[in-house]
Amino acid sequence: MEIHKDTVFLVIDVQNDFCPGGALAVPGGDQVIEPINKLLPRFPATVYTQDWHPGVHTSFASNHKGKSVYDLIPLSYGEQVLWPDHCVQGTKGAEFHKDLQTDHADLIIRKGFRKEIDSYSAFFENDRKTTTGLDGYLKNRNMEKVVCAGLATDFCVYYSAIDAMKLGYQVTVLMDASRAIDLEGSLDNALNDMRSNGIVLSTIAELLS
Ligand code: VGL
Ligand code: ZN
Repeated sequence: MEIHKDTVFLVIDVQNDFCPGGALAVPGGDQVIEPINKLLPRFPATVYTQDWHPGVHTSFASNHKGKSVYDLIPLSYGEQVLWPDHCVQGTKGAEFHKDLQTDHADLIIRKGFRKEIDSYSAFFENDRKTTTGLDGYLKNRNMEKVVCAGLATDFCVYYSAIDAMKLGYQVTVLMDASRAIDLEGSLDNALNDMRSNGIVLSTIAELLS
């Protein structure tokens, strides 16, 4: 696969809380950093996302009496997994990992900042209606292809890839520059759904070949 001038690299949630030692650590989460740093200079456009919650966020188990982490609760927009407190605005956990190269970032999209709505996707919040503005930005820059990498393969990378595809982009997910949470089969579900939607699950080597 070639990287054309209409290809954006979407780097998802490479933040301290999703790396080992963090509040919602993804196994091997920090292993995505080196490959992402290596790839960044090859792309004509780079966009990063940052999960960015207020402490009172509705996706935190701690804000629901009698509920535990990973419980499911019904919300107006559907089922919501309850997470440990993570990526709280302005905290160390919400910062990008110190080894991630961000100096040349074109745009950083923050998501999940509304108290009542969680946001996995870089494009839409979990109500599937509220936008982050990213689609407008990319269309304005004439981007047609999106290459995704980061954390977590089965949540924010997955939702971002599916939305990008639905919005008309050609989408590739770099599996070896992403890592999964894998909560009760969520990785298999995500991979099957991405494949059946025409998203290309690829590798760094394939991208560079
Ligand atoms: C994520 C769960 C909660 C992610 C964010 O980045 O995949 N997962 N918030
Ligand atoms: Zn979150």
